[in-house]
Amino acid sequence: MFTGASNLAEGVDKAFLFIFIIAFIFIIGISAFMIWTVVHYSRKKGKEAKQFSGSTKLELLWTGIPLILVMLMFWVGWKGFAPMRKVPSDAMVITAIGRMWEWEFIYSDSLRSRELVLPINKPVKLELVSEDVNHSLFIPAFRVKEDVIPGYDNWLWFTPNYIGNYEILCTEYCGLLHSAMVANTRIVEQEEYDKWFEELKAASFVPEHEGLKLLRSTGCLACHSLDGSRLVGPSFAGLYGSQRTVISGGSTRTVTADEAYIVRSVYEPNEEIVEGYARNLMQSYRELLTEEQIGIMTEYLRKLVEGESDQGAGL
Ligand code: HEC
Ligand SMILES: [Cu+2]
Repeated sequence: MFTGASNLAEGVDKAFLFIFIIAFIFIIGISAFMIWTVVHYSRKKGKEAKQFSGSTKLELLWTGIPLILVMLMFWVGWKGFAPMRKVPSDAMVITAIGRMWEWEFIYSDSLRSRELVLPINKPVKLELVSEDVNHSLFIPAFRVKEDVIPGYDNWLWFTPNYIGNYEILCTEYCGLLHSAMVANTRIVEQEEYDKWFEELKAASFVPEHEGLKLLRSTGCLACHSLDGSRLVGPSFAGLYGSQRTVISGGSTRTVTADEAYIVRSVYEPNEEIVEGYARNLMQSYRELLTEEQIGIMTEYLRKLVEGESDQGAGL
């Protein structure tokens, strides 16, 4: 009957079902009573309307019954909620980062993954960090949901108890691609988890270009692909050194995508708009990135074009 995939699901489902049943009884009861009064008290010939004022018995009833019902709802809800705030001391701690518009899971300093892979029956605590705006991490199958707020240390925990793949969503509107801010959580047996973790370690020893790391950690790759496909913005593939047609101050002109152009694009993204794209989608990174950092990114974009980089987007 309760089909959630974590230890916390039953408490949530019970509270939901309890409130649902009470609401259902009330909607049927109130509708039936309403129909009955309409028929029973409809205007008839020779009937005089009577005046009433006050009925202590009725008032006690309609105060007492709802009071008892909402206190019961509170109690059932509290029983489901209290365990959510008590993390077992042996819980595995993973940092979940939300940024426009992707999730990233940090297992330890250098071990990062786009997929949340977890061993079955092991409690896990997710520490929630936002790098930009408000997000909210929601895993419906586990019945867990918590806001991800910049500068605020939110967290949630659960013990997954069924093998499988479950969707992770963002449930706080966070801009254009909010609805695409999804990730996968994969619950596996302990041995499979250990194997995956070793692979993650091995992969992270392949040195990654600093520029690629920066592009990834600043969130540029949510809007710019590395493989030529069109996302919100133009792809970075083949960008460096190419001729760009841009619209600037109402006139169209052609510019070369050199270092200076890339710095301008990052600091003043709405001054020169690439033909075929909308303005005001990309915001200025003047406060967030130094020219030196953009230089490192540009270095990577140059390698991308010159084919020196065989490192794709990786994990
Ligand atoms: C919200 C989506 C979004 C994000 C995030 C974003 N951009 Fe953009 N970017 C765009 C769009 C849309 C355009 C095209 C319109 C324009 O020129 O402003 C663009 C244009 C550019 C251009 C010019 C590209 C060309 O083909 O000529 C560069 C370079 C660029 N962005 C770099 C970056 C870098 C570096 C970052 C991360 C620091 C970044 N962008 C983050 C949406 C984004
Ligand atoms: Cu979001």
